[in-house]
Amino acid sequence: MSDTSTKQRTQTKLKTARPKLHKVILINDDYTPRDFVVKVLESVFRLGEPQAESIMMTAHQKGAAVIAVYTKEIAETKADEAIELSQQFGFPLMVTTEPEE
Ligand code: NFA
Repeated sequence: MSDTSTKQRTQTKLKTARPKLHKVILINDDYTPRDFVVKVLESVFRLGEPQAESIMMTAHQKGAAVIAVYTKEIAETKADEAIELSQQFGFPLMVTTEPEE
């Protein structure tokens, strides 16, 4: 009798390496002009104007807003670029990052 019906066939599940994503968060302040915030969101985060306006207004009204999520390295680089650009224009705009749950 053949034993093929009882032979054990083990499947190893291949797991995809998923890097943890980090949120980039826009923080409201009283000094950075709204139009400048929109320009930063458009140029650093490649957002379209409607989306940039929407995120800027959310931060303006609620105190903070998630701009986007990226891998840690890219999130931190983009946050730095946004802060750097704002400082060049003398504005105190703050952008932070935090790991996603
Ligand atoms: N609160 C700022 C203003 O009224 C606009 C702003 C929005 C700044 C979002 C920072 C972040 N000029």
